[in-house]
Amino acid sequence: NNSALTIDPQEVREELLRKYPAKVARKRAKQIVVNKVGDNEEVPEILANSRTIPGILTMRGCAYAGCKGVVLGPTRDILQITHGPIGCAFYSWLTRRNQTRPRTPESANFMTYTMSTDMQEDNIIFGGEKKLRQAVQEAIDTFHPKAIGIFSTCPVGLIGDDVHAVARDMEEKNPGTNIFAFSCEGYKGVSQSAGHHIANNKIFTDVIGQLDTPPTDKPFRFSILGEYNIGGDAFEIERITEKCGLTAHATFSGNSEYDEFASAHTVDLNVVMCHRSINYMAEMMEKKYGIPWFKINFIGAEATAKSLRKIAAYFEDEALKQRVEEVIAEEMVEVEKVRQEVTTRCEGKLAMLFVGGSRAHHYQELFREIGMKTVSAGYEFAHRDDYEGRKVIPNIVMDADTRNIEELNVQPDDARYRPRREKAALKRFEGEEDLLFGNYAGMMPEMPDGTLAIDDLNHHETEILLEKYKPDVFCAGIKEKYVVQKTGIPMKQLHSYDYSGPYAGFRGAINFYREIDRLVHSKILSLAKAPWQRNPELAGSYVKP
Ligand code: CFM
Ligand code: HCA
Repeated sequence: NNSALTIDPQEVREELLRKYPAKVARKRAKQIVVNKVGDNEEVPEILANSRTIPGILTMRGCAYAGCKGVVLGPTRDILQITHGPIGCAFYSWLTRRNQTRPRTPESANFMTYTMSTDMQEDNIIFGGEKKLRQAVQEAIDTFHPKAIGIFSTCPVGLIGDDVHAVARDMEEKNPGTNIFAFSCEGYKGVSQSAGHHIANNKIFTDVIGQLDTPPTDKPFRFSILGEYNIGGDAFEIERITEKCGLTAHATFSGNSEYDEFASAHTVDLNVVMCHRSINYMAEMMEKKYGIPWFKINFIGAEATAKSLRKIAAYFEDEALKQRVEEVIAEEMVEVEKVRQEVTTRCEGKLAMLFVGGSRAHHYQELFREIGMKTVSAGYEFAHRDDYEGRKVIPNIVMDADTRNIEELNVQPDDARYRPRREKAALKRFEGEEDLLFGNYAGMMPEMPDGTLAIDDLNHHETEILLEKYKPDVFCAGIKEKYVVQKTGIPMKQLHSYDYSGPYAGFRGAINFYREIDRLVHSKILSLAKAPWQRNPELAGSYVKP
């Protein structure tokens, strides 16, 4: 498929914009960028985190999905009540394939339930607060949870139910249960991204810091932020970090429990996997509790090794560093064997990735490891820093969605956390910026010149990209899957992993190499014929407007 590499990306860009009315084309032009990386890693500016033009078939979801589904969804013992008509609760019920393993058979796990106030017309007209109170009381009487989260759907904001007042009242009536509500109506913001922000802020103010005793006194305690245990990724990461002698305290929020969040202020380090969904939390914990943080990436075997080394370097312990090297050496034997075998067949093949707010970047690493090239990639809802990198444009960190430190007036809690804060500050002072702040590169500085970065890709543009480049694999989500497959091109879901996985860590990399190898060599889709290809009269009866 190397003919695709001779395609002029500028021409494709023009083709993508051609059919739009002038105003729409002007806006999309800023969101479709031909990449070019400068000497200082600077890349062209891209418009991101901006409203989708009505009428366009976007890949995006809503703020409720980002808050309830994404950030809080994988937590098993915070009982979650969706306040709204039943659809939102039903469609967010285990569709995101995060897994969980309760510590003991007795541990609470509410993830298999979907709970909702099931609002009806009369609640919309007369208000739904009474029904919400009843639902919360019923949940407490039935399940006795440690915590309850209430999630607002669109109608709640429109009719003006005060979910926060309900949470406060019900908490007073039921001492011992931490009850908090999220104003995460679907229309808040332009995508899932606003929901992440809302979720992070509430967990920070109402949960973090509630429990001062950590469940263990093991060494090298750190939390992993932005890892949601899709397809068991967090299980694989836990396996590796444990093998290295590290103590992963909390994962926000894959395979997680309330108490781990409540005591997360007691760890020595936060590492951030998906920066987009949780940078808010990392920043606030650093400001209040002096916990330093840096980005890591467990997608890709090399990236996993690098991340482990970075964590070990932070703890400055020789035995730990040595153990990490041993683990990497041991795990890489099998990885290398499979990688080399798969590379012989996959080298030079082309991939496209359009996913969420971090995977379209992270998964390029796995493709690179087996010699595949990413010709075009983009996020659904990431911000400019996720594309362009923070190192180059530090000021854009503070875009409209990211002013939470000011919003919540987060202040340093110096009395108890001064030593940790001072240690972290000292590291920075000693020029270890790269350790603490490195790896802020966004997607574009790591993509070759001439590749296309496209924000908030839509259906129309997808069809053109497929036609022009004929990639060997197209990665996106469930809404895109069948559209892509109908063109005969293999499609890989990078949200749900097509119900497979894990893909993180060393064993995950092996799984991914093998699956991609099978997928790009499968002819089944290109052999399938649509009814109108067999019977042209069917095509003839469709008259193009
Ligand atoms: Fe982060 Fe995620 Fe993603 Fe995301 Fe998502 Fe997801 Fe995703 Mo789907 S938190 S930004 S809002 S890595 S649910 S686990 S797969 S779009 S790229
Ligand atoms: C969401 C969740 C989602 C959707 C996946 C998809 C996920 O954004 O609401 O479109 O296939 O990962 O489950 O991103």
